[in-house]
Amino acid sequence: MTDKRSKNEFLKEASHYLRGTIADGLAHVETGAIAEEDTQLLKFHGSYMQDNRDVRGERTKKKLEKAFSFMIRLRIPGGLVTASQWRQLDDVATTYANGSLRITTRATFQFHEVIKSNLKRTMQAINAAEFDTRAACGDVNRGVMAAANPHLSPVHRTAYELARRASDHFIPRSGAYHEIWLAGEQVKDVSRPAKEDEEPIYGRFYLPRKFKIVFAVPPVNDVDVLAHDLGFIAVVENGELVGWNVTVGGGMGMTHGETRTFPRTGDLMGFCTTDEVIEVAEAVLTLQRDWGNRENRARARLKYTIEDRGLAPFRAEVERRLGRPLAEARPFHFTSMGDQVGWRQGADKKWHLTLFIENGRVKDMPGRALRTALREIADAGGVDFVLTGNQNVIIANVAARQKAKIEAVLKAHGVELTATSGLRRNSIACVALPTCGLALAESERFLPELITALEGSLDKAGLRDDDIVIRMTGCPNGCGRPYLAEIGLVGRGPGLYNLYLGAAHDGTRMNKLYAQDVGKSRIVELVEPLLIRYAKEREQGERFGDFVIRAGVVKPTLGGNTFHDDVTLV
Ligand code: SRM
Ligand code: SF4
Repeated sequence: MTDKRSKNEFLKEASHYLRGTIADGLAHVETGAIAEEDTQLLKFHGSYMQDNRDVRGERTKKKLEKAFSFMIRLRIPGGLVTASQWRQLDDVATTYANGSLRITTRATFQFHEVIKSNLKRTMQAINAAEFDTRAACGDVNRGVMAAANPHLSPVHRTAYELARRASDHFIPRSGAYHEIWLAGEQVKDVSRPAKEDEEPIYGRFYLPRKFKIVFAVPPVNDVDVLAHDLGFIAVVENGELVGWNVTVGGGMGMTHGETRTFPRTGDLMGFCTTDEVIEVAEAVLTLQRDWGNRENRARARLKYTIEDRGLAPFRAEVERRLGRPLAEARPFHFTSMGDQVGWRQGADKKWHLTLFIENGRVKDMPGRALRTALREIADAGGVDFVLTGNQNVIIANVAARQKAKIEAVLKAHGVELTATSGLRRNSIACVALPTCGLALAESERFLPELITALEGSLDKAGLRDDDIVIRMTGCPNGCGRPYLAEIGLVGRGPGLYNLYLGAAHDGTRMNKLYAQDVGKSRIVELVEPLLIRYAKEREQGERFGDFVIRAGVVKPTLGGNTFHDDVTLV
């Protein structure tokens, strides 16, 4: 019988627990690349080989090798970074990367444009800052997000601690990372074959695909809990954290024109106590390890396992593995998914400043030296930084007497305390061009200018300060979770996007396709009249995403948690 497993399954099996020939490839100076097969393994170490797509054509014409470089993603569970770590990472950005730190939609940092000869040194510098990059990418449990900010309340602190524990618990045990990147720390010898017990949770094949865990604390759904493979929603009764609702089977990625792939919001599967969280997570993750599709990577996420097998059998098997039934889910209520930009006081009376960072890019621009400002704040010390899943940063743990100083530093560098509109404040764009190899259209480099155009429409409607969630991605993979945005834009080709409308403002309902292949001016033409109507006709407290459904602009989702039913196209 032929073995139908996908190519990556063979690769993982033959990799000697993620070693492959990465170490050899780093030593080859005649090319800026590493071997194709090693690029797949490199992901498990938190790095992607990329090339600068802006110069791809020109280099091909000149018969030059592509301008290869590496993206490095850190593992920062819960997004917490101390002031001294910020300083060290800021130095890494200058010394080895493209002079910017990029906050991702999963509340961590990425460095871009690290060249091969600097890869090892960069990994070591990251390690010196007491971070690593293990499992930031690859077919494993990825970075674990928690409701920002751990300093806000005891429940937020517990969410953060659980995120740390989950991240550490599911880290690959293979010694490959230390051997390849951390010179002099040979924690395992590379004699082959690799030891059978090297990965007690994952085994030799790791997971069929990536796996994502998040912890949410209502009423703010700032982690988009339903977009992830496994979610935990804090349940607080009479002021006490009593446990966590468990959601399974969320995911955003799809392929244009492939109806067997789709974004999906997670299902509520049950409830567990704080003590049970890791055990439940392990039962879900290992069940996906065993039941997930290993033949077709496009259908290998947990969401498809649950679609194909059904939630009830999935839950029954989780319960069998736990040796007891899961309790029933408890009521919960979200009100928003965005960050509350500006100052907030925590339960411990300390102050926390959520700073809007456009598309998560921490860099200096003419007239707005954001990176320098944050560096100065880090240099002064006495605060923490918390990265958020909305690509923002919280300057946390600020004593009342430090507030004015922080504001002065930001002002001196031209950094405003808020965004120019409610739409911009609630915006996310994925990286896309020039580094993302999968981008079909611009995203991070285009959304700011589109929002400026839409701000004209907001002014006509009198909605400049209203919170409306807009998200853009350069392709349908969904890295900016665009299908959960009240206005979602998904790249189709250069300058062209699919426009989606009608998601809930709290991240609990996906949007629907409204227009295909629209460019900047058409997007404004389509959205402006809707904003004007919304301003005139909305009911008390009604959100834009709900309004477009009530007004019949897009049809309501009739059932199920994928959005393939009933599309209204203009
Ligand atoms: Fe993503 C692939 C960037 C969050 C779904 N994602 C990629 C790659 C690595 C492109 C590639 O495979 O070659 C992108 C690198 C671009 C670059 O130049 O940096 C990339 N994804 C990102 C980030 C940096 C977007 C951002 O602007 O912040 C986010 C990093 C998160 C992190 O810190 O771990 C990022 N990606 C997401 C999310 C959102 C989330 O997890 O909350 C999703 C949708 C949720 C989900 O997983 O379903 C997401 N990325 C994907 C997919 C589609 C997966 C699928 O199941 O279909 C791909 C493509 C793939 O895996 O084949 C992808
Ligand atoms: Fe790249 Fe597409 Fe992800 Fe954007 S959504 S970063 S274009 S893979």
